[in-house]
Amino acid sequence: SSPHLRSYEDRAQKHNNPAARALLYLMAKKKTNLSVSVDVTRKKDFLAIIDAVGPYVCLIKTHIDILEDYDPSIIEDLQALSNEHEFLIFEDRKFADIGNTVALQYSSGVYKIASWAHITNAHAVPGPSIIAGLASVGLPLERGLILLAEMSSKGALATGAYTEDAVRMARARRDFVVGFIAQHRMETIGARDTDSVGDEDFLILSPGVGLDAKGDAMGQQYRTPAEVVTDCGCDVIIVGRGIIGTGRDIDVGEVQRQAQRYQVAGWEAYERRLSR
Ligand code: BMP
Repeated sequence: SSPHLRSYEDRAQKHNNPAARALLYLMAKKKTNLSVSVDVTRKKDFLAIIDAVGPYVCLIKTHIDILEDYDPSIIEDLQALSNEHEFLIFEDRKFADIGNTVALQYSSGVYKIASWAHITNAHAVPGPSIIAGLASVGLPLERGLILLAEMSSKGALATGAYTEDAVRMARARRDFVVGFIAQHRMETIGARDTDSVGDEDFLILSPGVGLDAKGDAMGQQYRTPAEVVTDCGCDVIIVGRGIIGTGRDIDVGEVQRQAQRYQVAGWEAYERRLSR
């Protein structure tokens, strides 16, 4: 049956990618399908938010390049929090170049993403070579890759045939590609042209989740955890401003309350989906 009708626990036991297995295992253990997107520019806020939301999340999503006071010690602090609170780390890097270039961007430079991010993501636009390039670095480190099959923003071009081709690319590399950034499940896509669909288990990670706002002034579009998880069968809800707020000053107590609220909403939506 489609992965979204099975429990996270059952899926954890059967998944063959170590990063996906660890994520599904943590989701079941901590009863959370929440990923918080920590989109802040100061190290102090970044670490305070992660410490506050850590107990409620399975995955922390980073944009490491927006930190203004980045230094390598941030990664050590992030890893310590990841061990303490038990969450995985997803660097939302959205690689989009030829294989040779992305292998260098993933392994090297200032951030050395592959050395600390359990999961990262890539656009499908360069074709299969982008997966080959990233896999050459990530597979030996037991990492997982997410492909962007759809986007949450208004007017996104990743639709129709593009989305279908992204799914085909992922199916050809199920050792490394563990899921999609998408708004729906992808199993029904192109199901006729492969017989591997039956046992495939792609995680659907969905950004554009909010309980209060419907969107922002720059084309973001929000759906509720119930719409995303119960109705559309997605596995992980990614929440940024719904939890961390939109102001410059961070209220850590409020951030923690919101994280708990989204954890509960996401988990209830998952339990409802399984009981349907
Ligand atoms: P927010 O919940 O504050 O709108 O943040 C959403 C996060 O998810 C941002 O970090 C953004 O880069 C990311 N994202 C998105 O919003 N839509 C997509 O389709 C893909 C994303 O990675």
